[in-house]
Amino acid sequence: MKLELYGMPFSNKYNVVKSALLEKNLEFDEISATPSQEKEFLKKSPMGLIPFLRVDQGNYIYESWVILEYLEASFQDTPRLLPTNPIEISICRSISFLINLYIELPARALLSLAFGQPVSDNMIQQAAQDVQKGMKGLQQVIKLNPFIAGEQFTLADCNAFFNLNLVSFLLKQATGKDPMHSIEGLPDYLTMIGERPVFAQCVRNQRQAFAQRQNKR
Ligand SMILES: N[C@@H](CCC(=O)N[C@@H](CS)C(=O)NCC(=O)O)C(=O)O
Repeated sequence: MKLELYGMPFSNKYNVVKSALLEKNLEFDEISATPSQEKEFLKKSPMGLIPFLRVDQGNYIYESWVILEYLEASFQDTPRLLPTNPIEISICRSISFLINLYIELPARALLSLAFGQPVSDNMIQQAAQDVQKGMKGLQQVIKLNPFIAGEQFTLADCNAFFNLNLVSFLLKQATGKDPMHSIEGLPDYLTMIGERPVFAQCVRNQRQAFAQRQNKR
């Protein structure tokens, strides 16, 4: 059965998974799904979030990083997107968890800015402070050599690109400052990844989907 990716093409987490599917040359269908607390939806994605992946009859995988590792473990004859050495794998995971938990998650408090809704000054201050702390942590572990976890392009790059781009957008909107500039070489790294054909395609689709959503409102 063909893989099915559920979610919304303007979501950063959806694009993390979509970019990995495309980089691995896997065939998949994109199925439009919006987050929901409906009983049937929660059977597929228990927190009611997107993205999730249907892998065969009745089996759904959720949580973007878990989906990435599932793809890597399941499709061994496609381009490898994780190193083989356990220490190097743990570096990919650690960088990704750090970005997801300590940079993207606090910035997410400002998400309504993306849809033209205001947020309070307190929320902006808190998010900016938390993101700054996360960026300081990231600086300790980031490689940019030239990829985020070292010499090899990995799942950690799929994860970093879309999550950091969202953070950059939200913090620039909120404060006028881009936290990506706090790490030397990080803006250039994001530009380099964005020039990969798969990422350029995902960003194009993401922008189209976002514009469509804005037109509907
Ligand atoms: N930890 C989850 C987060 C997924 C997530 O936050 N998805 C957003 C879209 S980007 C969502 O479904 N939001 C709906 C909501 O918060 O109710 C993952 O990495 O997959």
